[in-house]
Amino acid sequence: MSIPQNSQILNSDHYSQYHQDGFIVVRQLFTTDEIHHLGETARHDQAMDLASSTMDDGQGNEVRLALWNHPGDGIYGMFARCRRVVDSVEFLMGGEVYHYHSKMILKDAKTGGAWAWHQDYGYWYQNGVLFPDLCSVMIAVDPATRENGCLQVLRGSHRMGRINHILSGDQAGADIERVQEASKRLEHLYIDMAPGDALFFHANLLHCSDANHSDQARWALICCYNSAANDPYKDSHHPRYTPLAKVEDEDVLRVGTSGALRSRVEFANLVTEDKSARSLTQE
Ligand SMILES: O=C(O)CCC(=O)C(=O)O
Repeated sequence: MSIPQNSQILNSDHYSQYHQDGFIVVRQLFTTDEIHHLGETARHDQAMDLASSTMDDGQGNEVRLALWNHPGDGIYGMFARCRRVVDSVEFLMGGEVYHYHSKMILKDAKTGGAWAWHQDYGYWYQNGVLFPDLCSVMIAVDPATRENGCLQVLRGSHRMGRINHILSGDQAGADIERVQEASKRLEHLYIDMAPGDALFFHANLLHCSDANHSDQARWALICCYNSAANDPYKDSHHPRYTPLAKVEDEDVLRVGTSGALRSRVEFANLVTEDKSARSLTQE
């Protein structure tokens, strides 16, 4: 595949690195002001708090997140729809994408649970998505460090293809034998992030995170995109192809400061009847 023209943010080095490693980190994709508005909105968002789902991570801590399928007109939507993010994802994926869902990972101080090693496509595969042509953008709301359970990745693991995912307790994780063997050959990295940094990662990249034993929360917004050409062949709890209306980068701050429009999404109910079969990481 030939490397597309540079996007506003990314260049051909980013493109090559993403396809080689399965991820790139873009420092300060969002300004301190923009992230401040996002964090303030989320922390005061009672609907988000009420809609959040909590599951046992099997180690006595709670994995908590809130998820929504359509980005909306509020500040969450501005982050998910702005050109800085969407044009960059389209540049990395070589074509049009649509919003698959967004989620806020509410990794609270002391109680925030661990996420088992997994690939996002390990779960999205079940949703009628034929190719692993999806990309997630993790935007740090709080500083993410090794102490408060930052994301960990196995560099280049997206090239292994999809690994079986096995249910263990409330969470399903990638087949641990393969993860252990992969970690002998691939670099295991802790992705430290400052608020406003963004991690773009491939749907088959193996990733996990430790519990947060520190007294610093580690919240992060993760916006997930599917390639328009990869429209799922069946309905699931995430949308099929739905054109994404991009907004200008300035809209993030404009909506962030406007108060009234700030939240505005319909949260999904993750606690389904077949909770044990779906598990949190199947979102
Ligand atoms: O934020 C984290 O610690 C992990 C989130 C994650 O792996 C996911 O949403 O797939």
